[in-house]
Amino acid sequence: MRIQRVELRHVKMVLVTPFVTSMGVEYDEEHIIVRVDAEGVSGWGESVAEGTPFYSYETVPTAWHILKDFLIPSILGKDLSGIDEAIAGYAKVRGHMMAKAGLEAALWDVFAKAENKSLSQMMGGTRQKVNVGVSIGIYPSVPELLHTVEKYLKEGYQRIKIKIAPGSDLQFVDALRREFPEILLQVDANSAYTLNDIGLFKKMDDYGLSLIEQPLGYDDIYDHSKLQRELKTPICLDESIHSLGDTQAAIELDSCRIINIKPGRVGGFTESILIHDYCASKNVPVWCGGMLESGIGRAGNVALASLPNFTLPGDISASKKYYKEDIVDPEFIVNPDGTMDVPVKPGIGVDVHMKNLDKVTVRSESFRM
Ligand code: OSB
Ligand code: MG
Repeated sequence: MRIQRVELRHVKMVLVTPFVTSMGVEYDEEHIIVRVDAEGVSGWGESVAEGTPFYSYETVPTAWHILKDFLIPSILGKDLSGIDEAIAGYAKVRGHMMAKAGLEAALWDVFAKAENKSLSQMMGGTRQKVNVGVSIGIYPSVPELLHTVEKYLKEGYQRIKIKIAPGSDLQFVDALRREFPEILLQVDANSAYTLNDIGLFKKMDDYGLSLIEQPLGYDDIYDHSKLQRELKTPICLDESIHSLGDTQAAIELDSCRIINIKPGRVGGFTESILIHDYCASKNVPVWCGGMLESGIGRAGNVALASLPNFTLPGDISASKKYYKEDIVDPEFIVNPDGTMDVPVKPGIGVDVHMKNLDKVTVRSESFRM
C-alpha cells in the first residue's frame, strides 16, 4: 500500500466526570487522532499521549514532534508490504511508544480494510464479545463511591477498579467489600506508594482483591518483586511495562502475576500481541487497560481484548462513561451481561463521526508525499 497522506489532529474531549487519581485531576482528555490515506483507503488511529506528563513522559506536543519529524517521514510515499515494514522503518526511534502506537494503529486499520478483515481477525482474535470492567477515580466520600459503583454494576460491568492514593485507600476497599462481597474488585495506585507502605498492602491482602495495579515506582520492576513476595494478591504492572523485554523481566523476577496491556504504552498492537503470546505461554493472565480513549482508540482495544489470553475484564467501558458524544458511529455500548461486542466490519469496524471529530479538534496538520 502506497502511503499518500497522513493527517494529525490534536483533540480535546471533555470528560463526563472529572477523573481523580493519585496523579491529579483530569477534566478533559487530549490525544492525537492519526489518519493515514493509502490508495483510496483511510485508516484511523489514536495516540494516547495526554496533555500532561504525569502518567507517561509523553505528551501531545512530544508525540506530535516525533510523529511529524521522524515517524511520518519514514513511511510517507513508501509502498509498504505490511505493518512490520513500517515498524522496521522507524525502529531506530527509541521510546515514544504512544507516538508510535498511534501511527501503527492507523496502519493496522489501512491494511485490515484493504484485506476486508476486521481488526480482531487481523490480530488473531477468537471472541465475538469481550468482558468489560470500569475504572473509577477517587471519590471524596465512601457513600458517593458506593452509589457510583452500584450504578455501574447495574449497567452490567463485570468488575470494578478503584483508584487509590495515600489516605484514600483502605477505607474505600473495606466499604466496597462489605457492601459487595462477591464482585471482582481491584485497585490502581499509579505508583503512589513505596516499600515503606508494605503494612498497608498486607492489610489490603485480606480483601480478596483480583489484583493490585502498579503500587510502586512508575519505572520499577525490582521493588515490585519484593512486595509481591509478601502478598497473596497478584500485583499487576501497568506503567513499568513498555515492551516484551520488560514483561519477561517482570515475570522472571516474579514482580507481578498479571499484566495490564495498553497498546499505547508498548508501542502498538504488534508489541501487545507479542506480550500477550508470551504471557499465555507462562500462564500469566492479561487484560486490556485504557487511557480514556475516544471510540477510535477503543475500537483497537476491543479488538485486542478478543485474543484468547485476555481472560480478565478490561478497562473498556461504554463511550458514555467517558464522553457526552463520541467521535465514532455507532458509539460503544455495554450489553446488560457486561460484555461489549467486537466490531465485525473491516478495520476498526466503526465509522468516524466527522462532525463530532471536527468539534473536538483544536489543531490539525497534514503531510503529503
Ligand atoms: O492507570 O490505568 C491507568 C486512565 C488514564 C491514565 C492511566 C490510567 C487510566 C485509567 C482509565 O485507569 C482506564 C479507562 O477507562 O480508559
Ligand atoms: Mg493503571
